[in-house]
Formats: sequence, C-alpha cells, structure tokens
Amino acid sequence: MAKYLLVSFKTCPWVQRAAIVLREKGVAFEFRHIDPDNRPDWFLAISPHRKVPVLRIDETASLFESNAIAEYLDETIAPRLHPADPLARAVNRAWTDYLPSFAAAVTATAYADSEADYRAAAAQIPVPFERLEAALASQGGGPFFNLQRYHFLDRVKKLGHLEKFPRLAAWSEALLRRPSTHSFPPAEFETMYRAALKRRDKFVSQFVDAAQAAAE
Ligand SMILES: N[C@@H](CCC(=O)N[C@@H](CS)C(=O)NCC(=O)O)C(=O)O
Repeated sequence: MAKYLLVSFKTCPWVQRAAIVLREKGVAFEFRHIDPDNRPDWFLAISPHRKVPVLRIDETASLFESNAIAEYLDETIAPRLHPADPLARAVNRAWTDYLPSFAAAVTATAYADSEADYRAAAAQIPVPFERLEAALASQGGGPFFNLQRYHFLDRVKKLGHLEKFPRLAAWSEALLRRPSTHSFPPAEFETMYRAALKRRDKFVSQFVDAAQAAAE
C-alpha cells in the first residue's frame, strides 16, 4: 500500500472529499493540518494554486483538486465507491460536478457583507436543495444517493435548513451517522467552524458567540 499524506486546513470542506474516501476504504494516511495564513514552503512547492487539499503519494507524486484526488483514490484502491454501471457512474459524476454550485449557494450566507446580502443569499438556499431533493427521489428515494448503498457521491456534510426537504434530511442524517464523515469530533468541528466564521468578519460573524469562539 502506498504512503499517503493529505494536507488540509482544519475547516476546509473540500479536503473532506479525499479524507472520506480514504476512511471508507480503510486506508491509513497522515492527515496534516497547516495554517492557512502561514503556508509552509514545502506545501507551496507541491500545491500549484496554493490551495488544499493536496495528496502526497509515496513522498514522490502530488495531486491537487479534491475531485481529482478522490477519483484517483477510488480507481486505485478497492472496493470501488462508484457504481459499476457506466451510466449510473456518469449520473453520479454529474452531481459531484454540481457540488461546487450547491456549496456556493449554501455558504453565500456566511460570506454576506450586509443583512440585505445575507437575506438574498438565504432566499436562494432552497433552489439547490430542491434540485437535490428531486435527484434523490429519482435515484430511488434514498437514504443514500444510489438507494441503500453508500457510494462515492454521498460524501457531504450537514448544511442545515433541511426541514422542508425530507429526502435531503434523511440523507444528511445517514451521512452524519457514518464515522468516515467526521475528520474531527462534531462538537470540536463546530467550535472550530464558529471561530473561523467569527474571524471572517462578515455579517453573520456578529451572531457568533465571541466567548465561545475565543475559548478555542
Ligand atoms: N476546487 C478546489 C477548491 C479547494 C479550496 O478552495 N480550498 C480552500 C480551503 S477550503 C483553499 O485552499 N483556499 C486557499 C486560497 O484560496 O488561497 C478543490 O476542490 O480542491
């Protein structure tokens, strides 16, 4: 088995795509978290766009871009998380490609500078939720994207506001119950995420508990 080093920032969502695939496959790897504000030279030398994740393989090759990393891991380490059927696999990949649009729509609230921007962003959240809810219904009704079996596409984390979307809510619950989803204990991650939100100094930062964030 190759030696894997996965380089990350503590609250980076994109890294989770690779980390979850490694954990689902039961592969040992070093998970190294670096400081986004002080990226070391060795990291800059292996990350063409200075972003995480980067996967270092056998201290010789480096891969960047979370989806390329995850696809590589799925192709090279059994068992495959993608469906065997090429058409089903293409449908899954189409939704994996949609994920950045989904994430941008959902996280826009956290980057809003004003209350008006925040409200406009929040009003858009149901749009991608409705699309995924419909996709889950057409894929057999859940709880996972390909019905009962966990696959490649299922590597996401809880986003909130799920009450009106029962399939999405059930999918989220099923994923949160899966140990591979978690790079940190959930309470620890929430604390780190709150601190990051506070530091970002956007509209929602004022609602993050300062004492709690400062204690981290
Ligand atoms: N498309 C990239 C996105 C990765 C990404 O945006 N990573 C963030 C952290 S979550 C990053 O490294 N940002 C640093 C920067 O933009 O300079 C992927 O999927 O790997």
